[in-house]
Amino acid sequence: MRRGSRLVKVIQNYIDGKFVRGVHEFADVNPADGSVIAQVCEADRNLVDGAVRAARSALRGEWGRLGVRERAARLHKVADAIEARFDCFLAAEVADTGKPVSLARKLDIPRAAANFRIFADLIKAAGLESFQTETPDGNNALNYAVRKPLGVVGIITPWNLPLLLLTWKVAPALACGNTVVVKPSEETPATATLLAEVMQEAGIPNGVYNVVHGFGTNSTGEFLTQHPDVNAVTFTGESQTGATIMKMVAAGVKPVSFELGGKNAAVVFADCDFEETINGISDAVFLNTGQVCLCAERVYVEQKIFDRFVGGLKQKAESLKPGSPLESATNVGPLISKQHREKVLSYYKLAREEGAEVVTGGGVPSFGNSLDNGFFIQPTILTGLSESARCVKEEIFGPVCHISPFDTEEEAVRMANDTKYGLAASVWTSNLKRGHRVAQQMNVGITWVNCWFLRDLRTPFGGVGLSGIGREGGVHSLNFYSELNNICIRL
Ligand code: NAD
Ligand code: 6OH
Repeated sequence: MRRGSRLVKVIQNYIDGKFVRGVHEFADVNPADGSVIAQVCEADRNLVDGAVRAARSALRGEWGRLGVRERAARLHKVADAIEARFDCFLAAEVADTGKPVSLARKLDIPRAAANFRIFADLIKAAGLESFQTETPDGNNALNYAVRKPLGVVGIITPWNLPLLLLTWKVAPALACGNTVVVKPSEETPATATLLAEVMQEAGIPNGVYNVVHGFGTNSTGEFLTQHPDVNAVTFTGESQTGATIMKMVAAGVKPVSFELGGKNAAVVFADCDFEETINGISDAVFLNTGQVCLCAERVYVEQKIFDRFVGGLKQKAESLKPGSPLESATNVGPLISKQHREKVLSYYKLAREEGAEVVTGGGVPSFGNSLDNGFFIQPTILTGLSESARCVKEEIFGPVCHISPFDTEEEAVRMANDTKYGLAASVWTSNLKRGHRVAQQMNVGITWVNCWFLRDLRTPFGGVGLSGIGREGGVHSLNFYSELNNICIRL
C-alpha cells in the first residue's frame, strides 16, 4: 500500500488457503522506534465466520482422512520450513516486538520449530489406556480408548512471545487432527501470517490453519470465542481476559485451556551459589524486558545475604544494555507499546507512593536518537514495600522486581504462596533436601530449582488460581486437544 511516498506492508487474514483483506485496517507499530511497519487487515464477523466454516469443512476433507504418520510427517515439514525461513521469522518477530535479535534467535524461533517436532513425535508414540474388565457374570470385557479431534479449535494468543506461544498451541492441535482458527495479538500479527505461507509450503491443506487479525472486545477475538461452531478455545493472556472468554464460551459448555498471568516468586537462600543466582534472577526478572508470564516480580532473600544480594542484582541490572534490537550487544528491548509503558510507569510511581526504595531504575532511558520514540523503560529494583502493597500483589509485566528479606524457610514459603496467582516459582539453594522440600510446597504449576524457564516440552505447563485452567505440554496437550472415546467390548 502506498502511504505518501513510502510503501507500507499489508498483513492480511488467511482463510481457507487464501490471503484476504477486510473492511478496516490498523497499524502495526515497531516498539523500538514507534514507526509503522505494516497495516493489518482486521477480520470482521463475516471473515471470522468464513474462517470457522473453512476450518469445519477441512475436517471433512483430506486432513480428516490423513493417518497419524502422515499428519506427523507434515508437521515435521512445517518445522523444516520454519527453519528454512529462520531469518524471515526472526526479522518479523523482532520488528513486531522490539525484542533483541539475540534473544529471538535463541528462544522464539527455534522453539516454534521445536513445538512442531515434539508434538509430531508425541502423537505417533502416544498410547492410550486399556483395561481387561471382569464382568458380574464372571466373564470379561475389554475397555480401550480412541483419540478423536475436538474439531475446530479457536486459538487466541498474546504479544510477548508471539510465535512461540502460538505454535505451542497450533502444533498439538494439528497433531491431534483438529483444524484451527488463530487470532494473534493485534500488537504482533506478523509471524502468525508468515506461518500461513509455511503451512502452504508444507502441504497443510486449505482450511486447516486460518488466521484472523484484530482486537479482543467487540472485535475478532470476541467473534471467535462467541462463535457457535468453534468446539474449544485455548487462550494465553491476562487473567481478566480469560475470565471474559470463559463467560463467552459458557453457553456452549466448551472446553477451555487457559495460560494466564502470574506474580511469580523467587526464593533465595543464603547457601545458594551467589553468582549463579544473581545471573539466574537477573534473567528471571529482566528477560524480554520482564514480559514473560513466568518472570519473577517478587524476590525473597534470606536476611543474611539480603544487602549483598540487592547490591549484586543492582550491579547486574545496571550492566544490561538497552538499545536497538538489531545490535548483537543489546539485551534489553522496549516494552510492547506506549500504553503498556504507561501502565508499567504507573506502577513505578505507585511503588514510590507506597513507600518503596528505588534501588535502581524507575524511569525511562534516553538515547538521543530514534529509539527515543520507542517504548523503552529502565530495569528497576524495589525494596521496602509491605507484602500487602499493590506493587507486590498485582502483575506489572515489566522489567521490575521487589525484593523482601526473610528469616526462616517457613516464612519464605508463606510469603511466596501469598498470592491469588500461581504460575511459576524458583528456589535457589545448594541444599538438595531444602530445594525439594520448598519446591514441593509452592502453590504453582511450575517450580524451578537453581534455574528458571528451563523447558522440557513433555512436562506439564500451566497455572493455579488466577494463573490458569488446565495443563499443556506433552501428553497433557494431546489430552486437551482430543476427545477420548472409550470402547467397551463384552468378550
Ligand atoms: P491480553 O489478555 O490483553 O490479550 C491476549 C489476547 O487476547 C490478544 O490476542 C487479545 O486481542 C485477545 N483478547 C483480548 N480481549 C479479548 C476478548 N474479550 N475476547 C477474546 N479475545 C480477547 O494479554 P496480553 O496483554 O496480550 O499479554 C500479556 C498477559 O498475558 C500477561 O498477563 C501475561 O502474564 C499473560 N501471559 C500468560 C502466559 C502463560 O503462559 N501463562 C504467557 C504469556 C502471557
Ligand atoms: C509466558 O510468557 C511464557 C510461556 C512459555 C510457554 O508456554 C512455554 O511453553 O515455554
